[in-house]
Amino acid sequence: MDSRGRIFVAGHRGLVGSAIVRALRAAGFENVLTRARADVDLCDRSSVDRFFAAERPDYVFLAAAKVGGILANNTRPAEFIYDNLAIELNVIDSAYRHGVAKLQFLGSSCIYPKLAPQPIREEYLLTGPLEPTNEWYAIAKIAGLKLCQSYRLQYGFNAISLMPTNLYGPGDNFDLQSSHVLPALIRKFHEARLSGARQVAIWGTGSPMREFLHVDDLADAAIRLMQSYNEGEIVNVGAGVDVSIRELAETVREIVGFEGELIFDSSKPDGTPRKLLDISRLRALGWSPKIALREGIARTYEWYCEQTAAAV
Ligand code: GFB
Repeated sequence: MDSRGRIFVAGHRGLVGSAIVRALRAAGFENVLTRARADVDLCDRSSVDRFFAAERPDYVFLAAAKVGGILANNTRPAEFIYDNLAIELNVIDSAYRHGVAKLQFLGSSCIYPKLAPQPIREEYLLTGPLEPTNEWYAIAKIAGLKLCQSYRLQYGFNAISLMPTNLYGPGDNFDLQSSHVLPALIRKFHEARLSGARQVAIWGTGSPMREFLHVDDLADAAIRLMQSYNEGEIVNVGAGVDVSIRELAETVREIVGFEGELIFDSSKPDGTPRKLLDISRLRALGWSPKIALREGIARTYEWYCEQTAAAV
């Protein structure tokens, strides 16, 4: 990736996109293009074509997606499959047709079978049924990586695909209905501590295992692979270690300083029992995660407190 190249980060307001913009600027890339949804609607092909024709970026990070936690995925399936397919079709095809040199597609670890052997290797893709709570999003993300591979095969388009594990960090979504577990726990414990509540409800049984990677680690991997990886095979991006939801909740409770009880609401779904990624392929490319979970949660909670204090 040429440092003078024009780099479009699609989805720059989101958790991943904002981290990639931060990391690009910190690495001295000056020519970073971003567009608000009001200016470029990625679900509208003509809007996307107008942007690519006018701006002619050299590189694209496709971090834009309709994302959400287990409840949002499970209750809004049509939105999750339609919006993500539309974004992928529009951006990947328009990027190719407007001469983009290289595109990086961000997928998700939910593309793998519900009961894949652990840790999950890239070749386990499509070897078994998906997790029902997010199969809609998963199918859209599988279509995205297949689009990238088909454009490489048929047109020689240098599109690469990264499959990140569950991510967290500054810029995350803290809405309790649509967020992922880690930001939800930070907010729940924070508000319970301030209000003096005696209990915090955790969804599910607390037994599922999840792997969490700080989004700044992901951004570092994304830039490294944009500079050095030029193959069609997908690449897992993970932390290489997982924790149970119960352990996670106890860690967040301690960091936030809440002293009440955890109660587990088994009326909410557990989702996939485990989805630890095998990151051997990424390690072989010279990358390894740097931000340990406890340190990452503490930094994210500090950021959350600054944001909520500023919002008052
Ligand atoms: O992070 P999460 O919503 O998504 O849920 P997934 C992870 C686990 O945390 C589930 C439990 O077992 C939840 O039941 N959990 C406990 C909670 N308390 C809470 C809470 O207050 N909020 C939330 N959200 N969960 C997502 C997919 O699956 O993984 C997305 O739905 C995406 O599409 C993402 O792929 C990476 O990890 O289960």
